[in-house]
Amino acid sequence: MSEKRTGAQILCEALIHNGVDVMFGIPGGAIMPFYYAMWEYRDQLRHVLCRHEQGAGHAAEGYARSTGRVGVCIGTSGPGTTNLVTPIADAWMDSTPLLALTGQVSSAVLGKDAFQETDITGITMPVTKHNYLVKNVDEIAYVVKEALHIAATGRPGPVLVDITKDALQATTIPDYSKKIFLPGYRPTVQGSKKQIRSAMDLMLQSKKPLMMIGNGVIMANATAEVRQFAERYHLPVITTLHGLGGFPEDHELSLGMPGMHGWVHANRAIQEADFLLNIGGRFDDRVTGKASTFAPNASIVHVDIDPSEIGKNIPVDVPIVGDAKVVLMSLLEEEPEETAVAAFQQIADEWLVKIRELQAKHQHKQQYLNRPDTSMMLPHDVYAAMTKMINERGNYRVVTDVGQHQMWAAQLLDWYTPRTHITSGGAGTMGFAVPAAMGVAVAHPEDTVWAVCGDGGFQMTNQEMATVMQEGITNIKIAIINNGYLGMVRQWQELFENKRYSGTPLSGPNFQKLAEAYGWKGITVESVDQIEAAIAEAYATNGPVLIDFRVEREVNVFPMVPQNKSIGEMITE
Ligand SMILES: Cc1ncc(C[n+]2csc(CCOP(=O)(O)OP(=O)(O)O)c2C)c(N)n1
Repeated sequence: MSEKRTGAQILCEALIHNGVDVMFGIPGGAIMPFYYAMWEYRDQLRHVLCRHEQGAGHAAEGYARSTGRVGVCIGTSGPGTTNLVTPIADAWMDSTPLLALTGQVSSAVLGKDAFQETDITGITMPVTKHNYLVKNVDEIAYVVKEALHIAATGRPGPVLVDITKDALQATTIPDYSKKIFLPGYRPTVQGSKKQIRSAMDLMLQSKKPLMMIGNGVIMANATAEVRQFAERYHLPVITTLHGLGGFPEDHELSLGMPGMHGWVHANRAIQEADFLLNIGGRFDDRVTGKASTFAPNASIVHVDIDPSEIGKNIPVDVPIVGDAKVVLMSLLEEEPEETAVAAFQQIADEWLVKIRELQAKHQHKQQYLNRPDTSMMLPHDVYAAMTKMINERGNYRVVTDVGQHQMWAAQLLDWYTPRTHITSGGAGTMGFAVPAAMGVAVAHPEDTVWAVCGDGGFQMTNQEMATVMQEGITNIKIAIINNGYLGMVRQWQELFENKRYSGTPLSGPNFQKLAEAYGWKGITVESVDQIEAAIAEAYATNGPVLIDFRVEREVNVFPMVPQNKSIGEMITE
């Protein structure tokens, strides 16, 4: 490349060189040179104009989580960047590879409280894997390359690149070939052989072994290896909220979700286990309950690519730092004596029988999905129809918002394949689902993408329905589990605060009419007998559809572990 280019052109070309083909954003003063240049590259670099930068950030997250590629979002300086802080923090908590490109005021006025100046690198320092303030046009080509590399490698996460307006306008001859040089950043991928052997020894001595998988397994595309390893040793498998889809739920070894709204049998199994192999999960407090009481009898092996996660919440017997897929491959290479393996398999089988006996005595999915009394429409009835109908149609991805509906979706829908369940787990960001589903729909036009929302969270970012329309995105359907409350908070008020419903009753607009105002098809469902027809209509419509399921108002998510209690102490009704 021998011709001079503006910083903005270089930004476009660097993104294209490094494989970016879609970005979600909103323009404004400081970032205008980038938008000016973008026009030239519009055939290679699609820009989705969002209605709020938070929506742009979550859309980029949805794109990233469903593809494994870095999602890119854009905001202008000042409020444009601060609106991106929530999705950046969300991506930080959920290890989502995200690149936030922000415009900054010109370098000559930096620090002078210029119009729309905000110190966004300062603000996002604690919630980014790395961030840059670029003031020199010569740095742009390399910084973009490095930023994308950091976002995607090791433990993925958000990276912010803030570029001053004068750097975007200045010209230089770009060099896209510069090699990444980061001597201080070399994530450990290979697990220590010695530790892997110790983990195997511990496992083979155990009588009540469990494997638990989390987000790291999905991120590392390690689901085939998880299955191979579980089947080789007959290990029962627990899938955390972010691990859903990492192991097929209809597999005989699958125990489902643990934790605050996990299944009784999964939690009790953890409390009884004498060996727990956690791969790519970070022992979040929603999984462990009161940490000091978690898995009291188990030797724990923790595999994580981020060494700072190991021993952070739960003491660990064998730490293994490494990539989930690579470590599982090493575990699979271990060849214990076949007689020892056979004896271990038999012990594991007996343990699984015990867990299944326990499961039969407690609430479980099938019991919820086959309710005999359908005079009132419970959320469970909606999920029962959804799970049946989306399985029949196939090719689905579900993005959930935050609250009761999120936990019911995790419990009651079927998760067989990775990257089909996408939710805001770590930050619990209401308003995540609609824009994130839009990002998923852009990345996967062949799939039907369901956004499952509460009536509260839906109203935080529903303006992106206009973006969906403008962009001609047709493969998105929204299901609102409308209970007229900030339901999850109301549930806590009911159970622990004497039903003092302070700040939780919620009156929304007429969602069907709102959908119609955006040009979507809107459907209202008020009784169980209307559910299937509505979902069928959503599928039959070649375009975006919103269904307002007006469910019973005061229904609780069970089972439940009260905060700060042991996961052995579940409330089951
Ligand atoms: C941005 C944000 N604000 C507040 C909360 C706290 N919060 C967690 S769940 C919840 C209620 C959600 O209500 P709704 O969206 O109607 O879903 P439901 O629980 O009824 O399914 C609230 C307010 C949050 N998680 N995120």
